[in-house]
Amino acid sequence: MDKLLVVVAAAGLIIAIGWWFFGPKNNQATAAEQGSDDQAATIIVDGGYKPAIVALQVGKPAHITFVRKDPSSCLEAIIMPDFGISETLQINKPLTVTFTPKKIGEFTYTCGMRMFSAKIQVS
Ligand SMILES: [Cu+2]
Repeated sequence: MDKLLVVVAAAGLIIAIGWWFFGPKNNQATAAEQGSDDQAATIIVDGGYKPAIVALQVGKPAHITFVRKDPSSCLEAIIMPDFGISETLQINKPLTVTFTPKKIGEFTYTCGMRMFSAKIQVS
């Protein structure tokens, strides 16, 4: 009887681990606020980037404001290679970068050491 319990517990654990790695992720994109000739979004930097995916429209200047709450130096740099952006974020001092997405697709940006990443989705 005990053995059965162990087997059931182990199976449950394996399923839980599998779910953690392969289960549905929160990959819902958050749309930028659309103005008549530009668009804007705010990203909170706190143990990662929230929202993790921001959806932009192609060809329209985008103002992305980063608000860093996380004191870890890991998150002080923001690097968006596809948009030619590399900036340093101060804690609680919002920084707005402006660029125009020219291509449709998903573009990853990261912290300085590439330990955290998030995406800009352009359509
Ligand atoms: Cu980092």
